[in-house]
Amino acid sequence: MTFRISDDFVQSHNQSRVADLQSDFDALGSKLARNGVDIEALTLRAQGFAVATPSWGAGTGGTRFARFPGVGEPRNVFEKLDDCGTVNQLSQATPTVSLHFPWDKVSDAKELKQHADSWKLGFDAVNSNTFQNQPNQAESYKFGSLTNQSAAVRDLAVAHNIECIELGKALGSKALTVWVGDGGNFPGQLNLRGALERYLDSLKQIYQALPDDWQVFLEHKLFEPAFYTTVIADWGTSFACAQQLGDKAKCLVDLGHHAPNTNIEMIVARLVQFGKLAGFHFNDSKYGDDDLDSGSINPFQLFLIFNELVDAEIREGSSFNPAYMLDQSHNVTDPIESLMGSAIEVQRAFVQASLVDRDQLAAYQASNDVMMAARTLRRAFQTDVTPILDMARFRSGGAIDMINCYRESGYRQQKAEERPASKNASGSGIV
Ligand code: PSV
Ligand code: MN
Repeated sequence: MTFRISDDFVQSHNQSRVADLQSDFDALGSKLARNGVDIEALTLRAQGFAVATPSWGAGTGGTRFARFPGVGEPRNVFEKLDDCGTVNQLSQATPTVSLHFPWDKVSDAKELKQHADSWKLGFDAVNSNTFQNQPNQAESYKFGSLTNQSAAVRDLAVAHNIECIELGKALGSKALTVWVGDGGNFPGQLNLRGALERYLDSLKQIYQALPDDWQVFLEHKLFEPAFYTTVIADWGTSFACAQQLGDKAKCLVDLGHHAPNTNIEMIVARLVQFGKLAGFHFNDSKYGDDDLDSGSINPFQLFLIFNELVDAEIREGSSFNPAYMLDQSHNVTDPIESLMGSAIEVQRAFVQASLVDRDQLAAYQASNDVMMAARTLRRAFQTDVTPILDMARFRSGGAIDMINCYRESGYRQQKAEERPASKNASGSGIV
């Protein structure tokens, strides 16, 4: 039996903190009540919030220069689930995991499902990987996968995606996320239109293999690994492809996959308006696809994205249900701490956006009162909703002070003993 933090430990850790939390919660409750906001309703809403953890984020990511693994890193998907289960146990905000194949491929899906059940974890979208060759692979993805000039390579990449759907079906996933690194490094390398035509041909075959209740999420990315042109570089191309493919195809927004200063909340609004928003890979960035912890660089942008999402929820009702997933690379922090912290920062943006007085905002917009409209948004963003987040976690059985609880539990030290470094460790992506 491997070490798990006991729920008793979490509750005893909470004991010394709950009185302070209650008084901060009451103070915020009175303040919000003056503006007609019910803190209890907001806390329930926070408790219902969920974002998936990426299995590949449980290990140290690294860059193309080096990887500096920490101690006790997970060596296989079962151990990754243990870490993701721990993240959910303490944060109570990450009840599902997004798997990546073949990194997470197992021969016995039932065994994996049972392991996930023991943590009360479900599975979100599964991800395919045609950006790396697998050992002994018959064909190479060096010059592209789904868009390769060679039909044999494209067939291999299509077959892998279909296999991902099969693996996902056995685990209870309902979506496949497809990101390809295909593109060119030099002008002239690719016929730009031809590459996209081949992409669509390949995607049509994958689309055909989707079960009725599945979706395919098309993930775009501006550049990298192709440095001159990427086949699915932007949301416009992603949107056009999703339109061509059909209702089950939608566009996934990874926050790190845009040019600097791109107005991502506007992309979100557009995709929502046209029914093509699949969901998110949350992370933060300063320069490129940095894959930093969510909310660590630009929390206002995250809030503005959630402002659009809350608006969409009001307009569209319960049918509006985008997939929320983290996609980060933890290079210098303990991945469990980063994942817990990020989940709560995304939840924070959700709660802050829920605080926006939408009637007031609409009235200021209608009367062109720009200053007051902007202040209405900022007032919600500037409200410190920490007591709501902490209380939501506490009431759901999580830890009020997640990171200290985790550190004091000795989880990582236990794992360092249980998990001596292995040469066969399965991938934690360089993302
Ligand atoms: C690519 O940069 C990406 O964002 C895709 O989602 C991949 O599946 C993931 O990172 C892991 O490499
Ligand atoms: Mn991503």
